[in-house]
Amino acid sequence: MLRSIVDGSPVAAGSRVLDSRNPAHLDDVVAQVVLADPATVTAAARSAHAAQRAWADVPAPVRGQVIANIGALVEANAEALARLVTREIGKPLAESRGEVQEIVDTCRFFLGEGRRLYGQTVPSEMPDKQLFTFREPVGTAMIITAGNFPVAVPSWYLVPALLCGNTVVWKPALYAAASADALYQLFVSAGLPAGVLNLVHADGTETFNGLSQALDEGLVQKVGFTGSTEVGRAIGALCGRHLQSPCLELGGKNPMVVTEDADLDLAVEGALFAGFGTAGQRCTSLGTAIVHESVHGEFLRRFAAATAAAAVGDPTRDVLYGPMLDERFAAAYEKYLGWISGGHRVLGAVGRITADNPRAGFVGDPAAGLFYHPVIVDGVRPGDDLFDHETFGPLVGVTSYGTLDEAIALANAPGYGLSSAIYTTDPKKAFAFRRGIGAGMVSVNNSTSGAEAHLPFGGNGRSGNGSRQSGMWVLDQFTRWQALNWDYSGRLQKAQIEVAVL
Ligand code: UN1
Repeated sequence: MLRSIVDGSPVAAGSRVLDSRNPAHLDDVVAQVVLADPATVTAAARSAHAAQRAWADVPAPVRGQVIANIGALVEANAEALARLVTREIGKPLAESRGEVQEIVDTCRFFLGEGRRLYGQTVPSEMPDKQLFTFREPVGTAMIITAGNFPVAVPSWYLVPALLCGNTVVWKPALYAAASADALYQLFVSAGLPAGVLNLVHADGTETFNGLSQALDEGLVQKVGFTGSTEVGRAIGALCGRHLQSPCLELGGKNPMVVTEDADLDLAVEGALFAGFGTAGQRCTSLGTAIVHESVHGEFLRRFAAATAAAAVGDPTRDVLYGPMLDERFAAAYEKYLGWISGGHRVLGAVGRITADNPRAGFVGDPAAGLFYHPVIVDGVRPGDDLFDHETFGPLVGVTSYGTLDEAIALANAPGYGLSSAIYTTDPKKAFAFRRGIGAGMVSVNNSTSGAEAHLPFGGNGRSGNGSRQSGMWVLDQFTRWQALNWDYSGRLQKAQIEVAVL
């Protein structure tokens, strides 16, 4: 039975119990989770808040050593953790291994930051006076994460937050509770004092209410959230009332432009991976392929053929993708499938893979889990729900364009701005696309998904509030600049009033 852990101890309270099931084998219960009430969420924030000063007083290089220990422990337990992720959320094993490696990479990046966390020395406009800047931890962070990347994406928040001297309450997705618990145990065994990292298993409403109370009590100074645009808006509004700017990593409708001169086979490979990898359940998954009208027919033909040939099924085997993350995601995706209308041309079968709606060459037993056909929908246009909104499932829309300006306008039209890609052999088109696209991330001749762990990750518009994770950029989320103004002249020098003139 998994419980929330506050101040180093499991919390007994909580009456509701939820099963976390293997979505590829629904009769396999991976864990049972005791759900926390809002008071537990607030208590976790109180514990983190109480532990913060002492953690911030630990020298940053020593905190860096703890991060090094976390990386080493994760690496030593990598295969078990990857297998648990695959069992709990149905991600193919190769992807789960990559995800675990991403935690190790993140630790490797930030362990050195413990010896940097640089401030600046800045000249003063007055003599015998020196100015400095320091990075100070923000305080206590509440981190709320999704389960599609149940260990890598949380580590993008937890590792820099802890390294910078913050304490944390982590609220992982309930359907990935066992993976979260395993990661939590590795973090604390690496040498985190009690209260520095607290784990809360709670549902959305209870978390929101507990967080709201914690904000009222001044216990939380930063919220990090990865999830839907809708919930992100609510969290943004709540934080805004407390004059806080959260780190929001929300949905995407990530476009991929294929120009007339593109390497079509490369573009098809990119579309297959970005559209259907993780069953389309990445925030960076491909939404719409926007293809030049002169190659639209050929692209579609090759994409449909590659999709028909792709292996789908048991995520412990060598497949392109496995099941939906859980029942709730499957139900939401079925609703999105209802957006397919008469004006669209559908390539391939649609919906759940069953005995009545089979897929040739399916790997494993389709009846055991939440498996869906990969769908290509041609002819999507702005104004169609399918074009305008994220579908978070194995569905790729396709449309065509005439001029590059039209392609860029189509790519920006849904108003998201997370990831994007262009396939072209013409550098001028690539640079024009980069400048015109509103996305935080752009790939040239590579997939919309699969960001590397040390580049700024994040989006604009409906994809987020411009905050960035990863690499050195995330330091601005978990530290605040403090300016020091040190006058050793022995008299009161007045800035702006006593200006030295030559
Ligand atoms: C997400 O789906 O929330 O770029 C993050 C990628 C991954 C991260 C996705 N490294 O596809």
